[in-house]
Amino acid sequence: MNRLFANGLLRLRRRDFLKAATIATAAMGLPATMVDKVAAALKSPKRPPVIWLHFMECTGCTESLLRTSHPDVASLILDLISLEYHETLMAAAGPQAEENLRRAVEKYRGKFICVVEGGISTKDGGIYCKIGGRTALEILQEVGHASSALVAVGTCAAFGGIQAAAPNPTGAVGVKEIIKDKPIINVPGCPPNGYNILATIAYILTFQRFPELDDLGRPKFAYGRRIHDHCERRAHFDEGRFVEEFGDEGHRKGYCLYKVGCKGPVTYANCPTQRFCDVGVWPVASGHGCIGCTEPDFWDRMIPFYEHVPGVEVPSGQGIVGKAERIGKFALGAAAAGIAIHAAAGVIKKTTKKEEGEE
Ligand code: FSX
Ligand code: SF4
Ligand code: F3S
Repeated sequence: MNRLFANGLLRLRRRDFLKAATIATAAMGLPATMVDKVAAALKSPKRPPVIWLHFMECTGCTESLLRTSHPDVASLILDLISLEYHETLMAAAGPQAEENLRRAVEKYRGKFICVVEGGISTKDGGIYCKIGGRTALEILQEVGHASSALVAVGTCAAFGGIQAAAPNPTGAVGVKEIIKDKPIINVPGCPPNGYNILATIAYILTFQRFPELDDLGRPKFAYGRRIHDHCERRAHFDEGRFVEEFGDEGHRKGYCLYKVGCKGPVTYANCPTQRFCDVGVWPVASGHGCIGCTEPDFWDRMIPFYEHVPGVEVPSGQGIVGKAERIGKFALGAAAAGIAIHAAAGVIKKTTKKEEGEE
């Protein structure tokens, strides 16, 4: 019984449920023949208890999940699990909420999934994030260690996120830096795609194990390929057709956004195929480059957001495939080091322009 969301409040219509099961199956990279197996697992009355914690973040992960519809991904996820504690959604507040958390941990010790949103402050004993008088660090250590597994939802919980950006005044880190002895899946993105959260939970319920993860703990089915490898503007990149500045003719024609800062060549995620907001949109489709939000430290490593990844040879229409593949051999670390140098150069350039009285 889902005690927080009783009375079928969030029940999906059957048609939407099947659509969501189909989408989740596709998102997991499974063939359509698996839809029935996934749907059967999702319909199981045995729902795993989940304790959902919020720490340092903007709550955009939960908010973006709640804003989806047709089918309502949030409703489906909440139907799949038995949500025992969630600060944004629950009615309880104050001491009652704290008591609910304590009871849920005791009742389901060793059996519940702990979902975490937000980074965790570690500096000065973690005093920069406190909930009900306890630090996030203390709460995660207690709840995380009592769980059977953890899902770090969003780039903040996975890698520290925006509050971990240099100079990281609160010592913010992701879950993996705190909990070392439990299985942890990272589902990054700022915010992450709701369907990737759904597919991750659906995978665990269907197969009773974690999906294959990359070396950053992300499900390979969602983060196994670069944005650049399945971007709808890739043909323009290969042919050397670029947006030179926002609003120009190339921008109106939907050319490649590489020169105006797209970090698709060094970012791993399924945004071009999974897309957001039920209307098939994602950053590049709406005319803005990818800023690499699924990667660790992207606030530091992907800047300046509106300048191109340095060190990449730009195709001009000849020898295209070879040049494009060269981008694929860039390690993010190497590219990021280049970006850092580029960032400094960008600041110098802007300062010089200012001194010269230019805009
Ligand atoms: Fe972080 Fe999520 Fe970005 Fe915001 O919960 S991943 S700041 S969208 O809210 O944690
Ligand atoms: Fe798409 Fe960006 Fe790659 Fe261009 S650079 S093809 S816009 S991912
Ligand atoms: Fe993030 Fe880039 Fe996708 S900015 S949402 S990883 S297109």
